[in-house]
Amino acid sequence: MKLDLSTKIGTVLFKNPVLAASGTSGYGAILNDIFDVSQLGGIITKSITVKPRKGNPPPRIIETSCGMLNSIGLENRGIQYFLDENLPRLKTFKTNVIASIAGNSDEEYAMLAETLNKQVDAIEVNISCPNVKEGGMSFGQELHSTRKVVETVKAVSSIPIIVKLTPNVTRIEDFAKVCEESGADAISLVNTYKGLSIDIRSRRSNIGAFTGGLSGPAIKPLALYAVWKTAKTVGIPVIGCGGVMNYVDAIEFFMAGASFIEIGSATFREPDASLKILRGIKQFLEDENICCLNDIKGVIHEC
Ligand code: RRO
Repeated sequence: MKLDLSTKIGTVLFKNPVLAASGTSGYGAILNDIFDVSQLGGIITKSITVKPRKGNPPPRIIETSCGMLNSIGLENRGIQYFLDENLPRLKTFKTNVIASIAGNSDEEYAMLAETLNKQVDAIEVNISCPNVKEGGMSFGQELHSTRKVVETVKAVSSIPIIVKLTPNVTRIEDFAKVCEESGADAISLVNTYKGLSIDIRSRRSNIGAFTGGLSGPAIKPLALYAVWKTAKTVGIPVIGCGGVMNYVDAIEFFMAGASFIEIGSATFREPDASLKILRGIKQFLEDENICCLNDIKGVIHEC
């Protein structure tokens, strides 16, 4: 029996459902110094903005119980640097390149999407960064601004549009539905949960920008629940993200209804975590005599 892990977003084919999450390995190319990234289904870049951004003051990362808080503040060198210096190398890999974009306005999202159209395989619209004062998560916490930004990006794009959602809302599935209605080709969730960590001696936050976004195993059950709710609400592919540390976590996300998974925080512990997880998924499916992901996708007994 031949194992087929391939799956699609819109018309774009992915050889397998394992993606390197945005922001956890620079623009993605650095991973190739550790393993052959062409084995992954895709790599998602750090979110790119119109202008370069210096990011937030340190400390930017702090370990928490079973997870980590980050407040990078969207540090990146801007779209022009990405096109000139990063994209040429990314294009040499035999995997799909997904550019993550973040803006302060609909116009900025449109400019980024238009510039990247046909240069990459897909775009992930980040409307869920918890660590910037303007733009970021504020777009993804209101249904009307979510609808507007997705419609705006869709109007200038001919490649698949993935929208990355924030879990810092009451009903994430409503946001997913609005994205689907506005033309999104897939939804990725969840970005990080807004959190705080305090140094009790100095009575200050352990994070330079005061608050941060929580990721890692600490959020996995929350992310899994959000994916399950969302996958029951929309017909477009759902990309599960949040504390996937091993193949068991990955299979849980598929059973909750995800078509893909993104590997983020695990990469900090083991830079080749995504490859190990991919191998684990393959082994599990072979052991269970399952030949394709659809046979386990959304297949859980709900009593
Ligand atoms: O850069 C960040 O601080 C950041 C981003 Br853009 C994001 O989408 N999610 C996150 O936890 N941190």
